[in-house]
Amino acid sequence: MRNATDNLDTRAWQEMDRRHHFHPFTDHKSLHRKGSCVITRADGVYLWDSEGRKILDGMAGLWCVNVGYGRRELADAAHAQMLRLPYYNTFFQTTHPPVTELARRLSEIAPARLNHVFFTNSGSEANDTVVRMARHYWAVRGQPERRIIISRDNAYHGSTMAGASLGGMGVMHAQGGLPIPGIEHIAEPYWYKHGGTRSAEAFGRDCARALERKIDELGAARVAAFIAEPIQGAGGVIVPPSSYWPEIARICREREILLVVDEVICGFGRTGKWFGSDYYGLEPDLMPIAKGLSSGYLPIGGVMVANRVAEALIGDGGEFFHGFTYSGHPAACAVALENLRILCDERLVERVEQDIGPYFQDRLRELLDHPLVGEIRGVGLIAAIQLTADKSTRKLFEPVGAAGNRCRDHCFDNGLVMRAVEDSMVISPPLIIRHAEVDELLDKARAALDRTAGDLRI
Ligand code: PXG
Repeated sequence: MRNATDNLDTRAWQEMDRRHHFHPFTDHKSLHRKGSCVITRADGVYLWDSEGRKILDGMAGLWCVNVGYGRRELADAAHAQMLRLPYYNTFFQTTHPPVTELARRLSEIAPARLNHVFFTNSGSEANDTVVRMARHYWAVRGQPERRIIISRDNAYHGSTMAGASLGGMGVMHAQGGLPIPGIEHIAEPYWYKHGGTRSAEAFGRDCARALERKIDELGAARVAAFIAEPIQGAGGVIVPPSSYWPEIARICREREILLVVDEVICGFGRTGKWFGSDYYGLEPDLMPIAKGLSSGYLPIGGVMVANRVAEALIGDGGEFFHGFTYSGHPAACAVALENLRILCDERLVERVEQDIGPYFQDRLRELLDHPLVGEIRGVGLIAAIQLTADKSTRKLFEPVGAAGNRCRDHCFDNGLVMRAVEDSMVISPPLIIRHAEVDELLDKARAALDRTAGDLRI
């Protein structure tokens, strides 16, 4: 089937885009000078632009197209569901088959104690739900003064008012008067940047203990929850030292605050386990999910809720005045169910753990011989190449991003999407990526690093 705009050419699309489209996270003046790149189709791990150029998508869209592009089964699932029941709400004592089936299925897949799901349309809405639900939970438990949520610098939890407030991105807070009240931040466990002369393990423990200090400073009786990504994604794929998570889990347990593990990026196989929580052995009280839940084919997210929280909310909570028109949208649920079937039937999560993940990580570490590469971080199919101005002192570039943005542009010119977060090149390809495609990704990454080093005369 053709779209009304299929017969336009690149310049016409760019012109319409320039005139009418406000893009997310974009400096429009600089975009308008260049013109947008128009992506017209995709298959497997590849994208094609309107000039017919083939591009290897090393980011799985925005960390989400886990089963790869061009999955007819997912389109068929949406099509069939739209014909049968395109929409109905779940507000007023009604439900429908795809939403109940998806909730049951997620309870099977998630860590043991998480057996309820509140559905949203995105990760941001999931994290807004977290703030409201955590505060409501403590009110129901008779401790309404427990309202503060502790998060981390450089975290990303979305772009709504609560999501951006939970996030630790200074540039986001600076626009629009954020964070909202009752959100506090502690340091991130980014050893390469902040570790100084400490060992990674000692640094990881110190970062975790910052949570303890913050809780004690605020008073545990005022703290509702701590939220963190298992591995920070948008912040630059920050893999915490192995000392970090056990210490955080201990502190949350001892201080009796809720542990919220944001699985929006790490969930659905990215680390080689179903969830980052499985990888690190965590027992979240609340677990936001999105992205890989539907492989991005339709928007859907949610918050998985641990039994003790669910029991309090169901038993004593009364009505929770929260929800979205499209919570548990039938077509999105049908697509998510089919996506989970594909992940299971094709054993894609096991494949990341046992085969393609280790291959990808080993091949990436070959780049450590490159003069620009200070560190390779990663697990499964999520990784970062940390660029450095001096390997021996872990010196970062000035201005920040000087090397990363060049490297990103060289990648793109050479047919590879690899994003720059400051001077970390971040990669998270579809889970179906083949060995030969990993090889191609690595060849292109090395060529881009060489060109970047040439530009910077390193
Ligand atoms: N939590 C995490 C951990 C995320 O990575 C969200 C919540 C918000 O999800 P929604 O669906 O509302 O976008 C995210 C989203 C980037 C980038 O540039 C990352 C995200 C979104 C857009 C861009 O790396 N992550």
